[in-house]
Amino acid sequence: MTRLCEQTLATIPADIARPTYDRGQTAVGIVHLGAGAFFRGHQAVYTEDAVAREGGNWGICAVALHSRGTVQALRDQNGLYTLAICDQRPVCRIVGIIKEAICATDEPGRVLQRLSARETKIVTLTITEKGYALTSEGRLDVTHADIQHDLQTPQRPKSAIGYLVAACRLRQQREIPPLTMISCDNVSSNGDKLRSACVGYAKQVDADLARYIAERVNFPNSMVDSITPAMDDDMLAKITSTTGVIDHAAVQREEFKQWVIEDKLPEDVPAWASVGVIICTDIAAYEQAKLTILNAAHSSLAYLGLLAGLDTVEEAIHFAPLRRFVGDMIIAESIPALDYCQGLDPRTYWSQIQTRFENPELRHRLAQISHDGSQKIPLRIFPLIRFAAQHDIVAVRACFVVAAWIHFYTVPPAHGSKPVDGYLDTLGTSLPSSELAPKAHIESFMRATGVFSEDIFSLPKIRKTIVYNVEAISAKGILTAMNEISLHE
Ligand code: CS2
Repeated sequence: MTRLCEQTLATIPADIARPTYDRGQTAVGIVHLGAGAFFRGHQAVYTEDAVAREGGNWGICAVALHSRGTVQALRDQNGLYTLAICDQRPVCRIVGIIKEAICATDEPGRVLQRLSARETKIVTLTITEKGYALTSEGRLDVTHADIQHDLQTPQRPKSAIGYLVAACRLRQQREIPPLTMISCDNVSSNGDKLRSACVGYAKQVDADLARYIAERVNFPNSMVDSITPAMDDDMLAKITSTTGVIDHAAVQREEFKQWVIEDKLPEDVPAWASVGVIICTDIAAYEQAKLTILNAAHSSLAYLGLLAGLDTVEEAIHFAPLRRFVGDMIIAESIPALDYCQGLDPRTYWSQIQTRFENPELRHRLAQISHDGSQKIPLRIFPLIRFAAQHDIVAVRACFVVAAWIHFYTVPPAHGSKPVDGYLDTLGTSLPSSELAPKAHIESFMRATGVFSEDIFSLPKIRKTIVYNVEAISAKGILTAMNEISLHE
């Protein structure tokens, strides 16, 4: 069977949507760092729809910082890929807005050239939580190995921050207008944090460059949402039988999608607002609700579900004890912690999310969500604990989720998914050995991760609750420990 590419596009059944604008005439105006599935299913699609509607040179140069696989696949397919939208009636479309793909490890100079080109006006990023190299207090971790490397070798950066600052320096030197950089990661105040990381890095290099970035570069905050399970063989086979061509860069996602961008955009941007992107002055309400309701529920289902032997989000949300536990946590601990809701009814929002989790067409593995818990738990679960602590209450369910994550990482289930945590794995031997007495082990593990910010870790009640629950999970198993949790409130 043939591969999806410009030449085979005409062989694909006519009812499958494809680019309706002139790809050949659409030049690159956006560089995206992090060419993963989420970007291909979300920001790329919004941009393609905007170009299809109102035109503009907003082709995308997709940059993978490390991995070659997707870049090669996109190159082999002339940038084309299939998006499978999995809802009641799954549909495929071919997306063509990616005009160029680069693996930064192989061609760092080419990435810097693109980032510093006059035609490039916007950089979008999905580099995951850990890509920002932040400390638990939210500042740039200048001791981070990649950051140290980039400070020493600025022409061959490894980190996104290294690339962005190097590009800013080139643009400043060549007097090319500054970029707009839009972080699209599930990080609270992601634009502010990206700005602080870039300015923090530039300060190590040159005070004038740091001032230029702080004053001239635009970092809108943004919130992104669309559930995007990793591709699997079943879905790939369905896509191939629908399109009649092989696609090594295909992605799947649910139909729902949302993108909210802080209203700090220059005039010359894709016609995003005309295709459903919400552009508003204050996005904090959207972002907080997304992180502490949707993402908090996801992470809770992931650790509790995996420890209970479950595989997918759909299975976990249909499993009554888990559904009850997570629902109680959202109602009693997440929703009260929301600062304000800007027209959003949090209970309705939660009930819509449950329906999205129940989507039978999406095979969203809990293992995928469990990755990099050390980066996700502080953003998704700690705000619940922090809010309750301010009212002298212990958010017991949130603490239980933290305990489940610690248990999952330190005593992985004998069968099934093993923990993947890039950051914790680098700590390796500096994490305490599990031969210490359990209580001491758990406490020193918490301390050694550097993940627990002082405002949480210094409160004995919270520490005790987490430790108590890790021990309970070890001794009684996840379900008994979870059922007994209400007795200790
Ligand atoms: C998930 C998110 O993998 C995860 O951690 O919680 O990727 C989630 O699916 C998206 O944020 C939904 O927009």
